[in-house]
Amino acid sequence: MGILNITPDSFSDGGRFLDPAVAIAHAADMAKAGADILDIGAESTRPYGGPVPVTANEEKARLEPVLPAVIKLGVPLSIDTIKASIAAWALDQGAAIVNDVWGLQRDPDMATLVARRGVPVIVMHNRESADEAIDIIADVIAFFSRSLEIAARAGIPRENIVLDPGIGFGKTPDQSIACIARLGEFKRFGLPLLVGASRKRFISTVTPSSPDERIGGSISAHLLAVEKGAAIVRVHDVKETVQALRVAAAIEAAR
Ligand code: HH2
Repeated sequence: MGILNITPDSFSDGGRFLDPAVAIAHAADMAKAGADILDIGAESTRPYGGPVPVTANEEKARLEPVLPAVIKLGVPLSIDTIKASIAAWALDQGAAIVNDVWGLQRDPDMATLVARRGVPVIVMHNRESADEAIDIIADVIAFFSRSLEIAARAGIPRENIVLDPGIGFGKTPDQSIACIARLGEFKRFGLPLLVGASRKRFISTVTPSSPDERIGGSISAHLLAVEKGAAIVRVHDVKETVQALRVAAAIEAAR
């Protein structure tokens, strides 16, 4: 899954793709580099700065000049939003997946929308703030259980749900690392798992680095995530990640 942030303030690439032509060209590059899904977002979740909320109008105004052109690339598009109204608009335009970083637990209309449209949804774990004293794996499992109850009540079929532990969201760096190390524990739900470790801060606690110096760390995290059962990885650096995953798969196949 390739990341397309049309935001002035995303933590690693804020402002780079605000120009619609540049954003569309970047999406085309990621498709060519082998992305199977593109994930478009117009409100930064800013896992490390505290979100600067945008109104639905502003979010839609950022998406409007870009999203229809990205749909035309023919790669399934997921819409990264916590607002049901924005998700509905993006699905109307042809988006195929909803990516909710509050796991159906923020906007009360999100679960009904996803159920009605019959689309897949990414349910991501989140917390208002990190607490180093908690057992993060138990917290993620309890959160997924709540989200799955909400989904079931709304009528979302289980096979349309992907679970994501939300690397960097309401977690200390050590807790983010634990979520990847113990990814297998989230397999108990029998659902596909997504991991988004791209350029995130926990990498710099292991090897001090600015976001765009974290490509090696991101690839390492995603390779291990796939080995531990991730079906999807959400990345900024599609070309490098596809190469790493294909080489790993070739080595595995030759065992
Ligand atoms: N991470 C970010 C945003 N959306 N969605 C899912 N499902 N999983 C993630 O780990 C995830 C996500 C944060 O990364 P980024 O998009 O680069 O930054 P920002 O939210 O600041 O735009």
